[in-house]
Amino acid sequence: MAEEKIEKRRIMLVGTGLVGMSFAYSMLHEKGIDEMVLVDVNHDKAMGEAMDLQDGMVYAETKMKVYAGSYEDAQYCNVVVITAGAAQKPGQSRLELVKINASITKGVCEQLKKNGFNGILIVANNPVDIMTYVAWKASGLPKEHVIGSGTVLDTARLRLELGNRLGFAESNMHAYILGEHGDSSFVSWTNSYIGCKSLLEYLDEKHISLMELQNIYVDVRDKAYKIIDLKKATYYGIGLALKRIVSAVLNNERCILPVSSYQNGEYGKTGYFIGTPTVVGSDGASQIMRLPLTENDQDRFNKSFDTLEATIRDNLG
Ligand code: 6V0
Repeated sequence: MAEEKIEKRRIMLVGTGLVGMSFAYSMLHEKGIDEMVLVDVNHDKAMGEAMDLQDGMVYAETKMKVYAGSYEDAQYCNVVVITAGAAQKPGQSRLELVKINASITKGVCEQLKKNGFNGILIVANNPVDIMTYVAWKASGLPKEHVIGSGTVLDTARLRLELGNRLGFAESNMHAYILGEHGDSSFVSWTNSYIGCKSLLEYLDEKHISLMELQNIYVDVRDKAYKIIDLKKATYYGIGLALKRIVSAVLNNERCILPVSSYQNGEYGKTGYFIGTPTVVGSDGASQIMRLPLTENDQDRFNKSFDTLEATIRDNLG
């Protein structure tokens, strides 16, 4: 990133709906950001949201300028987060949103490109792995500079559930949901740890059945459907997951997050984006961590990747 941009840190949010505003609200507690620009096809909505957030600034832990802007502001931004688009309705899968959201994502990214955006682009609209690919193509940015929220939210759900059921702090549950942010995701249990102890060894010692892990995975995978049935949308969890990714970029944390990153063959596949443990810092998604997968898990990864590839081929040509 250019030095003058680092001196004044600006972020842009495109899409001031439930997910976008949960993210924007959580950013009021993030130190070191000078400006947050809100953009929405409904400019009045962006203006109203900006005014509402400004009121909270008096009591927030940090100071930043929040305003409704336009794509022209993108040239001065370090990070743009896209949460624009249609959300799942009860019973609808994420993949069913592909056509409508691809057209929105493409339009947004063409505007970013036209206005000289040259920072890190973070994509959250669904189906997020495919939208990340669409955003990469339309934005003209290097592939490392385009990051999907991937399975960062799913992984948070997994760590929480594992911690609760096994009786440990979720911060000590080192396990990732991998693959599509959606129904074909999976957990590599052989690469899962409690602190630095193998999760499978622990279960063996405690005589806990492996079926318990499958139950945990199914509960985690279906949690979004349950929340949508109950309250029509999910947004607080993803809002904070997006804050986690943006902080990693702005603070050059180089932390490992299961974002949707461009595959260069680390898991045997190339050409598209999918959730894999990735180093995230100011240079974007700089390195994918290769985990040794069992044959079964490799099959699951291949199926998940192939599902995304086929959805892109069938719907987006
Ligand atoms: P929402 O509350 O309907 O908000 C969408 C916003 O996008 C609205 O304010 C629209 O006006 C705006 N918008 C629509 N088209 C455009 C456009 N062309 N340009 C600019 N703004 C536009 O939806 P919600 O916030 O609930 O969901 C947003 C997206 O996030 C959906 O695709 C969800 O499926 C997705 N989610 C992703 C998650 C993840 O883990 N990645 C989790 C939850 C939801």
